[in-house]
Amino acid sequence: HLRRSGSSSLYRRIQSEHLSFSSAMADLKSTFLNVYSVLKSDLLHDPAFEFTDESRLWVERMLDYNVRGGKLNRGLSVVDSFKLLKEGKDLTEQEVFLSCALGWCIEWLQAYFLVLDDIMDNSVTRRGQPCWFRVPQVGMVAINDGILLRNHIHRILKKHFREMPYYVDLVDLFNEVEMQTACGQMIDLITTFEGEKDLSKYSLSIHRRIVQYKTAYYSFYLPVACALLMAGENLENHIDVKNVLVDMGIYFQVQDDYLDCFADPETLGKIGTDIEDFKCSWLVVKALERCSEEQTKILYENYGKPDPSNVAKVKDLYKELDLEGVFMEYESKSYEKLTGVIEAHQSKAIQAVLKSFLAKIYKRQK
Ligand code: DMA
Ligand code: MG
Ligand code: MG
Ligand code: MG
Repeated sequence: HLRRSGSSSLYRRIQSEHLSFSSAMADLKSTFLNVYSVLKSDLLHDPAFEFTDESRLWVERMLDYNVRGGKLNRGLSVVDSFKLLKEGKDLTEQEVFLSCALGWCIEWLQAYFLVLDDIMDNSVTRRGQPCWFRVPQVGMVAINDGILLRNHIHRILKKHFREMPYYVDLVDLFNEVEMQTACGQMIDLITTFEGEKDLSKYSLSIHRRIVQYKTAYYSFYLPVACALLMAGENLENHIDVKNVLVDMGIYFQVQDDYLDCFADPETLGKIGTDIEDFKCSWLVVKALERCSEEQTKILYENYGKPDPSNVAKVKDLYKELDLEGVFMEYESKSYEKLTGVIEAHQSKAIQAVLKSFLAKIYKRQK
């Protein structure tokens, strides 16, 4: 009887801790969303521009459509990481607000890149709705909206961080990472037409270079770097952290390439276009490694064409080559490797930051 009551009280405790954990998560998300409303309202009343009702409505609709609708992983992880770096000490109200605001700056950066990426990749849907440029009346105004989103980041930083000792480092960090991402996008795009659609130039090392720059820095390094700056750290002392995060970002983009072809668009929120766009995707690189002569011919004849029948042939070939299995193998290998590197890090707090990142993306379906 004693043992039973003992274990049931333990059970109750675990259950209540679990509940308070998930309600803390829900809390964090709602706090995060409240900060979005504050930032949006700042921008809609920015004295740098004399808004009319019409222009204010346009910006509001554009922000709600492009900034708010994602998984918010990158943004929320600034707050998570900062908490872990404080090692259990409660955050002040100001720290909560500022870490959320920095998280939103990353979401703004992401929205800016995605609005333009969808135009360049000729995509159809994003986050379960038409890409912004496909919305009637938007069209190529989306290009300027992208530029506006980019400018908002620096308005937010200036308004809320100007007085902070790390302000200059923050501005520099955002500029640096934006530059890297834009260069990644450039090589992603130019490799698709350099030398007129020639698959023989695609390799794992070219793929790595593309995804390191276009994805890893802004999606993985940037959130942690923001948290480190808020915690008063000098980023030059954390090159090892950057290296792990870049590797994690590469793994993340391999997942993105895999999901582009194999995920259900309904779940993913976007319809893949990599095959049509002749992208140097991880899948095509792996296919080239494994193709027989005959299969190589099929790939060359069908890759990079807009016709659904060509796309279907490429997908059939991927299945024949068991790229699903190859990916699953890659996924578990990457997980083991990253875990090993993380566990070798001298700081437990940083280990916790990195592990929470990895846990969020391992075996993701969207
Ligand atoms: C996205 O690469 C990179 C940036 C910087 C937006 P992608 O085109 O594979 O992304 P998605 O699959 O989301 O369009
Ligand atoms: Mg794209
Ligand atoms: Mg792209
Ligand atoms: Mg993609």
